[in-house]
Amino acid sequence: MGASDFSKLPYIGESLRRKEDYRFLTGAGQYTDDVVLAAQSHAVFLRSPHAHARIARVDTDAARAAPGVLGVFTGADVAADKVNGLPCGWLITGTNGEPMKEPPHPILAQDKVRYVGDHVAMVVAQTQQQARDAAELIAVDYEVLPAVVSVCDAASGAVAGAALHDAAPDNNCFKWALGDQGAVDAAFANAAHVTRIDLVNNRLIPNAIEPRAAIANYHRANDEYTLYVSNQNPHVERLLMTAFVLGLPEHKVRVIAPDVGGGFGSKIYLYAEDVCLTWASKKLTRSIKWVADRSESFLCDAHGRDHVSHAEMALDKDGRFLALRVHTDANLGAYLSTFASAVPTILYATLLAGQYTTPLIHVQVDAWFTNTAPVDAYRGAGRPEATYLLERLVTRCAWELGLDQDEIRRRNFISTFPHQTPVALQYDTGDYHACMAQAQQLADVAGFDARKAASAAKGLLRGIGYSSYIEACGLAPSNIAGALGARAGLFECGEVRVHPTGSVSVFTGSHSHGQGHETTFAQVVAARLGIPVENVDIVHGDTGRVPFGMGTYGSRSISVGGTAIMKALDKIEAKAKKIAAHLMEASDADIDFANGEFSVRGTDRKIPFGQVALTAYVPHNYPLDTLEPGLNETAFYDPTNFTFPAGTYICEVEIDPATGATRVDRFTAVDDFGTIINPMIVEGQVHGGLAQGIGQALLENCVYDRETGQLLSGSFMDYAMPRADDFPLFKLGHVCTPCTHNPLGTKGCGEAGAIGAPPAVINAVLDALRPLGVRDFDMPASPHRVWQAIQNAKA
Ligand code: MCN
Repeated sequence: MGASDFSKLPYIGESLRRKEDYRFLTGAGQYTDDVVLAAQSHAVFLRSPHAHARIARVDTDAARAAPGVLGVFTGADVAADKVNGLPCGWLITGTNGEPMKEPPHPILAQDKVRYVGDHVAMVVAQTQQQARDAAELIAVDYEVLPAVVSVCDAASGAVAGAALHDAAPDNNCFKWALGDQGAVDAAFANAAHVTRIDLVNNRLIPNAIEPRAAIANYHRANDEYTLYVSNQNPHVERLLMTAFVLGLPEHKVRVIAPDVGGGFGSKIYLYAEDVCLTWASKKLTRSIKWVADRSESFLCDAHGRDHVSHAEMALDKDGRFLALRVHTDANLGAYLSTFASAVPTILYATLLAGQYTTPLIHVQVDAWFTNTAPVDAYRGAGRPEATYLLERLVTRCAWELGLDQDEIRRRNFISTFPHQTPVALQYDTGDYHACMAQAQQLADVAGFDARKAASAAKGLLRGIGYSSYIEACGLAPSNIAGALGARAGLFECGEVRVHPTGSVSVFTGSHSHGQGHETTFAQVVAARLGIPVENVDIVHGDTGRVPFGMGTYGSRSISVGGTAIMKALDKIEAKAKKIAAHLMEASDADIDFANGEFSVRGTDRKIPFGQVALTAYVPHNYPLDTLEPGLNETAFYDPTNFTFPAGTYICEVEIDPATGATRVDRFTAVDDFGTIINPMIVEGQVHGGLAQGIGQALLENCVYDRETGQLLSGSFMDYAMPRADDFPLFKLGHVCTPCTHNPLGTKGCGEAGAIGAPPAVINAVLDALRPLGVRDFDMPASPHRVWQAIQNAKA
């Protein structure tokens, strides 16, 4: 079935209410902390108070003797048991041909701590309070070392004595590049105009509603483990933990990610806590639970972004882009988190063509270790950084050439597809002009001048900002990614189990932690089989029930996970047609299947899907000599390309120059997600993404003390999360160019808002401040920073 036929089926494009909401809204969800096992004990981690220190001595005697304590574990115990460090899932090879530096990432610190919050010891006790009290009795002698915190300091080697790892004495992990530098330099030499920009992409802290949590249990009877964990990809967690860290056979470990209260990337990774609990559950023959408190989440969840970049665009006299040159320093934090190395490289540099025909691009990325929490993928992962850089630069090009923000974009938009960019990706479809036109109409751009005058009459500044983003979702295909350093496959698995009564259970390797898969995946299956959506149950998040899975990240689930299910449904349909042919005494080549009925072409003979299902399990009248009973099929799908959602966002801000207070007054987002399965869920995804993108632009900022490496924004009092009243009502629009290489025609929608919004907001802020002479501005646009920029311009 092709994408255009698929989009016409019932349920597709219907805003069905989310099946899962009943349990979430009535408090019946089952999150990891809701899992209570017999005789469970509680773990507390003693964490480093220093950003960088040598551990001279750890004395656990008093803690071991404290009431209720069952065990105290340190780096020495980990080393004695030969537990390996945490692996990194993507190998980057530098421009010098050398592999990236992969220093050990122990699950409990050995010899040294490298960021505030690094894991020093784990205390397990009967109660959480007892574990907390005992952790305070652990005496650690630290020899404090100089800390390097900012990526600029790491790159310049400004802090003497701050080498984090022996394997990387200059703190550099890799220097990597993409593109033809010679051709780019030549284009710059002949350009009519060059626009330059320096940018900081501020570090963010993910802040899912549910903090990370895990409970590990060891079953002595069969030497098996069960780990419940708040995680986005349980099979990947199991694979990494068994094969790389603990050296266990995979079948001995079951990983269950039950209801998960948001992840936004931060729960993709294998974390030290998960491994510590699993490992120690056998040593103590007890189930052990750990639930992060919010302070731990701030300190120890993988952070996002943190790039410092210089970019230059070469243009001809008409404002057409000739070449783009980028240099980025990326902060990796203290250790390589699971996919950290892919974020500032493969997921960033390849997106720098954006929606434009720029024929030549060269990007150099230098990645640095610093004494901060590890940095990894956070909603968008590399693509927000690329979009922010490009869309800020493009708007600046427009202003320098005296063009409007929309005009320079239109002049450079790609308009024929497929389009091969100079940075590896080939876009299959899109209509960037249509997105721009619809966004301008919805945003009432024509009325901007009048609104600006009305703001001015109140003593306020008003600005308008554009961003035309593109992203690449559903990382693919495995063989090319493997050649680029991926140490994992990028396929997805789906199993469709038709029950005798005709209801269906679907086992998917995707994981839903807020995205509504239980509804949208059921819509896909119900549409395809012509059965009521209530008859479809979606099962996910359990290595004991789902055959295999790569989980949810990179807005891949409907396009990759959904397609795996479609492939399994192809097999179901093919087998069911054989059964139907037998029942109707026809050739299976003459059987059609539509609207839940099998019919013999050219006749009025037909039977419903349910009758075929029953026959498969009660095979009395059945071709047993040629066909197995049962109706249960599994498929793996490895995509041939990414999907390329794209859109144009237009933001209008109003600024009070006396205080710097900045208000997003209007925000319009027009996206192309190909075929949309459930418009309401997609709108929710866009709203969430916009909240995160606007949050980054206006409010959120992770700040470490530059000398001591203490996290200064370590609570909601210091780290400004956006709230509903920070946003206007969003105006959303859609353009649909179906993806050409999956049968659903879908493109991912889960990250778009977080990718497209930040440059739209900051371009609007700069548009408002330009008349005052403000030329540069870095996120977030907090009142103080805006006010300061105005004062600096005045001075
Ligand atoms: N969908 C659709 N039609 C489309 C595209 C998607 O109906 N054309 C539906 C899908 O069926 C799915 C939802 O929209 O129900 C999101 O689909 P998709 O874009 O495939 O993204 P994923 O399901 O793979 O979700 C991952 C994405 C990412 S990468 C982050 S980060 C993120 C996000 O989703 N984290 C989230 N949204 C989140 N939402 C919540 N509530 N919590 C998170 O942690």
